Amino acid sequence: MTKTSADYFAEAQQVIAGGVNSPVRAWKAVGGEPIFVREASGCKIFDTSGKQYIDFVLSWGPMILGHSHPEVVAAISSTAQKGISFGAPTQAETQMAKLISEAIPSIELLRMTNSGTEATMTAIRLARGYTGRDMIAKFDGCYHGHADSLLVKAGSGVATLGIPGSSGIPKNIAELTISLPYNDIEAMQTAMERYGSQLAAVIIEPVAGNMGVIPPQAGFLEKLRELTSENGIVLIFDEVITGFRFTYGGYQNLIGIKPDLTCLGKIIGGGLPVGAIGGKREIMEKLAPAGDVYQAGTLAGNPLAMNAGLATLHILKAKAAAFGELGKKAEQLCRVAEKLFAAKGIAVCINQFHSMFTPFFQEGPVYDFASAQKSDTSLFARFFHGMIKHGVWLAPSQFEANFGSFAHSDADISFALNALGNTLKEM
Ligand code: HOZ
Repeated sequence: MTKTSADYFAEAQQVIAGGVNSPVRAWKAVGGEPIFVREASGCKIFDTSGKQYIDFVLSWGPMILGHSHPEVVAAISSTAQKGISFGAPTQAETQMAKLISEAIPSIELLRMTNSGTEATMTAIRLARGYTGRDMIAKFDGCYHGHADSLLVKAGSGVATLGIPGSSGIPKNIAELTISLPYNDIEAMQTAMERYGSQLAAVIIEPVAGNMGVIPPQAGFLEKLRELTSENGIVLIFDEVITGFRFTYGGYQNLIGIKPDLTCLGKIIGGGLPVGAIGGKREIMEKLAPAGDVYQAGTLAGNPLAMNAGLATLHILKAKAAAFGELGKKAEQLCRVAEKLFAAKGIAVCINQFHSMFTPFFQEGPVYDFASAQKSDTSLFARFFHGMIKHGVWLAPSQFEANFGSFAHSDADISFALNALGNTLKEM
């Protein structure tokens, strides 16, 4: 008898904690068994039965060129023929650092890591080492990976599962992190008056993607830059999602704000595990071996990730003028979707920023974590399952972002809207 995803999931649960290697994949927030993937190409993803879906998750962001882009695949396979990892320097690492610092001018020195979590964790340690201060600030609903100091009022899987933080994190570590409401200038000012001289760093997703998509309101990031500079605080932009997503560079390029440190991941690895931290020379020079803040990684900067990333960045550089179109396609999808929801009488507030979007099941506006949490998550779950049934793969949580790619054609967008029409008929 042919096995179903439910069979594969049952088998996985026997040997993998919770059956998955990252919590949101388990579909806990939407119910049912997660679909097991067989393969993917372009913007199409196929389950183990061969059913095709238009993919708007794209491995949670990295696959901006679509799955299995031939040039990225060729870069990976030709690199693998010459050796997979050496634990010694290669030219590809220098090429990567040059390319990134040319694209993002605030990055004067770079260090590659294996994941976004490693990058943010290192950024916090570096800020503490540089300033000699212990406290840090983040924003409610922002998710910066799963390092101890950063899992306070976090988004992504933590928000999806409705857990306030995580057990296993010593209280005195969590107490060193304060979390502020996103987009609230007043709260930020008050916090600075109170804690400004004790804060090593403020870390932020400049466009939030892990509580669903929430863009910064006018003046919010500008004020944050001003207050952190005044107080000698290291400002960290977590651009793991937003780096190379809206333009050839970071979101910071679009708004002209220079953070002190930037964390990257996802797109710069072309789909292979990767992360990077970069920023002001003076701060980055504190990293060992030049400085006394320790960070290391057996596979950091490995040739496969570097060459997949280099291939991706070269393609994006050549396509830089097409980023606008990518955003417009997502905009078109979201505006038509809004009309379909309205015609059905379902209150939905779609937050879309360039090629990232989240339909929040509520009237809106959604501008911070508290407002995001007013969404009707059970209605979201029905919508999600309807879309899956009709061949559209979306993030299995109200509190995540969906992504467009250069591989999505107008026909794929029409297919998705048609699927939405059919889903709404059944809701
Ligand atoms: N933390 C990722 C979403 N923001 C999920 C990664 C995964 O489950 O693959």
